[in-house]
Amino acid sequence: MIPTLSTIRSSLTDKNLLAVTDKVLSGHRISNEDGNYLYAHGEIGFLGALANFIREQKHGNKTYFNKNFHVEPTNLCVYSCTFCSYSRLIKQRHEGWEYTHDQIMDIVKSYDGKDVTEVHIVGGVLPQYDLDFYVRLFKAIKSHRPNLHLKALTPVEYHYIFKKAKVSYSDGMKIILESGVDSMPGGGAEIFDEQIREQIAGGKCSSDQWLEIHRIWHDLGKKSNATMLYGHVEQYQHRIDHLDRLRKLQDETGGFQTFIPLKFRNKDNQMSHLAEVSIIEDFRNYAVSRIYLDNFDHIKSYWPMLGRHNAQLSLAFGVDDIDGTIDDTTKIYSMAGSEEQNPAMSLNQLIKLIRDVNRIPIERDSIYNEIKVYDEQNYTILPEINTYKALPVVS
Ligand code: V47
Ligand code: SF4
Repeated sequence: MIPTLSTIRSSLTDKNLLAVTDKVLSGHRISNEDGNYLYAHGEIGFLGALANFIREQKHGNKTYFNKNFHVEPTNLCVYSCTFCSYSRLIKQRHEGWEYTHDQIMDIVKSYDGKDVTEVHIVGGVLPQYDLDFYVRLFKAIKSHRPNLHLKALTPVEYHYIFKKAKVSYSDGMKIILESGVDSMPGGGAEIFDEQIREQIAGGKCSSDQWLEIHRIWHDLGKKSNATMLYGHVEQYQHRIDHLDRLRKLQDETGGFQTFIPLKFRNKDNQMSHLAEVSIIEDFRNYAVSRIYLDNFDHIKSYWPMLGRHNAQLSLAFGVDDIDGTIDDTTKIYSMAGSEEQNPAMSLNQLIKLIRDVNRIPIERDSIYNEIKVYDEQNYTILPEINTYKALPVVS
């Protein structure tokens, strides 16, 4: 039997961990000092119990996923982030791809009639992918398939295209809203500490600019996600600083839906000499993020980055969302050395993954409305072939 948090509390002797546990049990926010202490001294089972307590208070056993695909217009980029295995500098153009408007539309159209609810568009930064290009593209996608949720571009691209077009962030984001973008993904955040950011992602939008663009988007009434790239040269204090800046903005706007920690993968990039952190460190990071970010509804583990079985285990460390079916449409992580060389999961595989750890799979839309609940009443296991058989589903 898994011990309850109260049982764990009664065996604690560390007064700082006791104080944090009491805050969590009474629904109070932890401080930055608490967060740093948890990272440094929290034993992994204890962190899991704390994070799971919060996760189950917020969502019970529900575990969310959606049906999505990605479009990456190009992997050429004017920037040269040291962690990026994906970008090919313009001088290595022969190794990259640059999709035209029509090629991107062909990818979107290849999903016509397929059961997907979201397209996630993000890629490298290049001069020809400017504000006009994206506005035309977004309008074309929305006019072709109005109900497909368009989650597109990060402040890295927005900063670049607005500067080039000489429009303010505020005017630019209004143009983007009018072109049909529904939400903003969480990429480009990396690590907010200015010195580390300069070291690993020099030249692209600053931390303040990243936060400002999200703030403007939230003020327009729209939602976005936030990420943190961890496990490279940063220290725990930098992670807490990152979480602190996100928590403060969320207090003001409430516009973030999901926090997505992204583990640095070290294949074929300028930081390949760094070892990747262990899976225990990944779970520690999910747990501390869940405990610290009391004002974020969801914590997502992105299975193409972490590997599907580790993502499954992360559901015991505060995670309640494992992204979507993805359909082998992203190259960012396979090129960086993830176990998932062709990231695609069928609906059945996703459901089985979640059900096998006794959670309830919930298909959601992009703003977390529940579309289908795959619980015992709606889905049964056929043990002889170890797969699932769908029963008629109630919404
Ligand atoms: O900003 C790039 C990261 C991000 C590597 O909002 C790397 O739902 C690890 O933000 N090792 C882009 N990480 C992807 C992203 C994302 C993914 C899934 C869902 C959502 C969402 C957002 O990928 C970049 C960067 O932080 N990244 N290279 C690497 N070698
Ligand atoms: Fe370009 Fe993004 Fe890669 Fe940085 S992480 S080099 S901005 S594609």
